[in-house]
Amino acid sequence: MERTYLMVKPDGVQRNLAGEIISRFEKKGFKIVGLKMLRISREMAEKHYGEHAGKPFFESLVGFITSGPVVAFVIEGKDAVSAARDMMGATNPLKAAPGTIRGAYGIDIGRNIIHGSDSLESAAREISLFFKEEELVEYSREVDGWIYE
Ligand code: DAT
Ligand code: MG
Repeated sequence: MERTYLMVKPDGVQRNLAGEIISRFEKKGFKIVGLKMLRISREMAEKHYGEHAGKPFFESLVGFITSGPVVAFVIEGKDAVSAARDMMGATNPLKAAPGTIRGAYGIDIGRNIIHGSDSLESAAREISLFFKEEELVEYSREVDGWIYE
């Protein structure tokens, strides 16, 4: 089982989409093992998006992600990293398939509603950047027998 880091960005929170987005991952069958609302500091944003430092959109990306509260959560399940990326859709919402989160709710690339880790390595790094060990919860679910064969 994998864990991945997901985050409803400030536009998703402002547009009252946080519940809808979390709900998609719940309904899919993934287990939520961490969940909180926070306001990202500039330092955290620069760390989180470190791979994009120096790119032309970096400053506006950091400005945007720190512009309002986000809802951060961690899901656990089979192939969680790539499955969550597929559920999010392409980075540019106009190019994202209609059934995906970005495809369903977004238009501009700089307002694409959700973040999700792009690899197991980024997932581990991002989870530890945003969550303390004691904020992640381990529990079993009866329903897992109806989700996994
Ligand atoms: P993703 O969020 O799909 O992992 P990414 O890691 O390449 O995409 O970029 C991080 C965020 O930066 C992305 O969600 C939106 C913004 N972004 C990426 N490419 C951009 C571009 N060409 N112009 C403006 N914003 C961009
Ligand atoms: Mg990325």
